[in-house]
Amino acid sequence: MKNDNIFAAIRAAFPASADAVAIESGDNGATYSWHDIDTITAQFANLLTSLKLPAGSRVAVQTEKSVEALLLYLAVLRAGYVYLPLNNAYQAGEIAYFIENAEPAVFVCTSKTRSWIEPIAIRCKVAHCFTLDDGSGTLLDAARSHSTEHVVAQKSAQDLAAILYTSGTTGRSKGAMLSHSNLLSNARTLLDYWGWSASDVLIHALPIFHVHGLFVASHCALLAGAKMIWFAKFEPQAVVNRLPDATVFMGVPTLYVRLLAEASLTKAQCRNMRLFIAGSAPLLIETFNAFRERTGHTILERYGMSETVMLTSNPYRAEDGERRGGTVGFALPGVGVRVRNDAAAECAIDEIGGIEVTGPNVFSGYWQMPEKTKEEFTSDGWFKTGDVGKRDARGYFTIVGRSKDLIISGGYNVYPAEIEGYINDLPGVAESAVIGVPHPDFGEAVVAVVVAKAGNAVDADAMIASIKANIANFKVPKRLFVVSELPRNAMGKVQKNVLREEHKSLFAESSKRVAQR
Ligand code: MLC
Ligand code: AMP
Repeated sequence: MKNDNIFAAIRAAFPASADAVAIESGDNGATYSWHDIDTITAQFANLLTSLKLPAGSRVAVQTEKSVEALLLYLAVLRAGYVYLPLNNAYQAGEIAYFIENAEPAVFVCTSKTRSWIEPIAIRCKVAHCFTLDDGSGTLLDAARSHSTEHVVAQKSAQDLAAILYTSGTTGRSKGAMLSHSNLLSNARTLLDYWGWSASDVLIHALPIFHVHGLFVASHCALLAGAKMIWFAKFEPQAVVNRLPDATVFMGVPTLYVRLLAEASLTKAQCRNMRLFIAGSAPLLIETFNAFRERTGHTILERYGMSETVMLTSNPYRAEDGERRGGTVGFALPGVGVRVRNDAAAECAIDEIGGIEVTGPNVFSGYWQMPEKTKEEFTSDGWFKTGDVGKRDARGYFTIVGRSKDLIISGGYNVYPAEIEGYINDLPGVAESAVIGVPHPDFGEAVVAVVVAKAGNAVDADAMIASIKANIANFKVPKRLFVVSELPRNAMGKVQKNVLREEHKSLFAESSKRVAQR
């Protein structure tokens, strides 16, 4: 019987030489063969199976990045459960929300975070809590006694493989439900479109709790039978040092900005590279040009989302066209992408409208939020991305903005309404507006503008410290201004565009410093 479990496809793609290195740690040189991937995921999967979890159970994971953490992801697929990755910057309030919403049966944290996560997990009736650190932890201890043989769980194409929480357009985070076939169909498309082969070597320096690092990067390498050089954290100099041993690199634009700040990034250093891919946030044309000038490589920019995995890509092969900076390329083979205006009519060439998508890659809906799911799909079943853009006569898409109030900082999404909620709850605050302004390193930086209640004095630094104690660090405003009132239009709506204009040069000085480096 055909098994649509994506792990079955990954396992089938393992090279015949099982002892070849599949993953090498860029941090300490430790190596993992294809055989190791098979046996360690089998042990993890057997451990999960022994817990006798109900079908479809979620396994929530908030750990540091490590090879074992990737193997845990693969093992959850292998055992047929649903993987739920969480950004390791999330703090207690954020974690409590995800646990309450997703009701995982298993939570894997680190030995450092266990003291505060376990009480939340127990309160929320999570049946099993384990720790996983780099090469140690209760999960590894428990898995060691299990067999290294495991039959990959039978799954159908539509069965859930993962839930990725994303802010979306309104309200609190929503869990985008991705099936085995959403993930596999997209990975197979990318494998072909980007010309992957077993002789590739990927430098993997992205976090593995988002689409980019977890699915796009890892799936391509694994399904190609290609080796990965695995970095727990992105350190630009360490990456530059390993470029001669690699052929492919993937990063959010901030990673490219930081690579360019390294004088050691040269054409010679990139001599064996065949492809640099960027995505998750807009790649500035200045970065695109500077990278080409310095390395001789034209970055391939692509566009995707948690709900859809990858949607569009600039071409890899010259015969498919040139890679055009400032665009996100063509709709991927098999993916329908259209642009529609406010009258729900398809836009003309170069006319700006809302980007909508359909295809085997598009998620089935938000976890236990049928109403929200309905709102995000058109009556004819296309998913509304919330991105605003256009298509040119040759079929290249360009993203020009977002209809959703969202800030993308260093590739992480920050939802202003969530931050405003925290700020408005602080003592003495009447109201606030959170905006994104240009930032030379992060692309956009989070900035807050706050109005105090009459008769109250509020302190910007104290407020920032208080926010920092409660939410993930990347969401914390880099600057906070206290003002007497917020600009409003005739309807009384806060004019965030006015605030963005007012603060657009806030980080221009640091921009000059980056340029001078
Ligand atoms: C870290 N900091 C950030 C930040 N990352 N601030 C704003 N935005 C960010 N993205 C801040 C921390 O709050 C901290 O501040 C300080 O920087 C140091 O933290 P760090 O963790 O040591 O930072 P660093 O390692 O330098 O991380 C920067 C980064 C990281 C760019 C390497 O943000 C990153 O890995 N980004 C990639 C995100 C990603 O993979 N996105 C894919 C989404 S998938 P303080 O004040 O506390 O010291 C998707 C779909 C698609 O969008 O199409 O791919
Ligand atoms: P996420 O919800 O984290 O998956 O983020 C998805 C969002 O990232 C998309 O809706 C876009 O707004 C943005 N995004 C992804 N890739 C690109 C890109 N190449 N250029 C501009 N924005 C992008």
